[in-house]
Amino acid sequence: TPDGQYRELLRRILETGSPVPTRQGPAAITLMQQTMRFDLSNGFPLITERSIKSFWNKPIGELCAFINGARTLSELEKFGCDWWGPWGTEAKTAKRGLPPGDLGPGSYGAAFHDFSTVEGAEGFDQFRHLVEQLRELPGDRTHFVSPWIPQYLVRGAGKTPKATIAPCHGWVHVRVLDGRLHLHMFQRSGDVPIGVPSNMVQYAALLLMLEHLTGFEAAAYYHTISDAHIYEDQVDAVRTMLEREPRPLPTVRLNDLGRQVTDIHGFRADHFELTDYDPHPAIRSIPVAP
Ligand code: UFP
Repeated sequence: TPDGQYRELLRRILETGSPVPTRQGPAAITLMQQTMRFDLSNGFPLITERSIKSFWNKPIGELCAFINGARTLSELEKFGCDWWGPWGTEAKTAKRGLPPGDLGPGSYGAAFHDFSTVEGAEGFDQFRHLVEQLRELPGDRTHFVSPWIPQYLVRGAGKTPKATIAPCHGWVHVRVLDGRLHLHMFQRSGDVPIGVPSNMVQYAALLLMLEHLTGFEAAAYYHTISDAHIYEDQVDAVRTMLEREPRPLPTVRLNDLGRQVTDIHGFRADHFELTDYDPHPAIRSIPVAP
């Protein structure tokens, strides 16, 4: 059946959100604590309100890069992520005391793959341990990943954050219930027209990776956005999406290459295949906050 959760989220923000100033410039119409729930038997959460077919799997490549610890522009490019340039400029990195192209020890890649430890020992690989723990103790409620290393992210007078962007997404809680996998992703800050559709794809794909590696069937993907917003200059595009009727979600599966992967670090964007995607037309030129 068609899924209208994404458009209803856009509508709620537009109708009941509060416009607030942002450091990016344009005001953002903001609503707290919004959750979408996707039963995977009803399709994969790839939005249909506008087509994102031309780049649908790029966000998966980005998550694969982060899982593997990529934190520089050149490492990200190896996973097909060529859009991180603006965050790795010399102007941005120098301010943080980082070499050019380095997103820093507070970036996603560093947190996921080399999480700083109190003992100062070698960094902690969160996703390797997530998979090991899921296999060994599937009944636990402690299958959790965090992108947030606070000492590198604190801002204010006299403070120098050691990341060129503070993580927006990536707090992941996985649960096995009745032998089936549930994945809840918490997002601190979500640009719902532009950023969130990619974030939905990345973490729903993570659920498929975990299904493959653990043998537990994927049941549902939950996506909570704590600060859910629409920038004021995106409102026209949002109104266009709201005029479009809900459509069924497509199917995403691992392909033959993907099914040969035996380690969470081995997945790549081209290990996923998309079928039955029948979205409304793409909308060019939705503004992205700088
Ligand atoms: N943003 C997303 N998803 C992402 C990403 C960024 O929605 O994957 F990298 C948006 C959220 C917000 C901005 O509009 O980028 C980050 O700003 P801030 O750090 O002030 O929350």
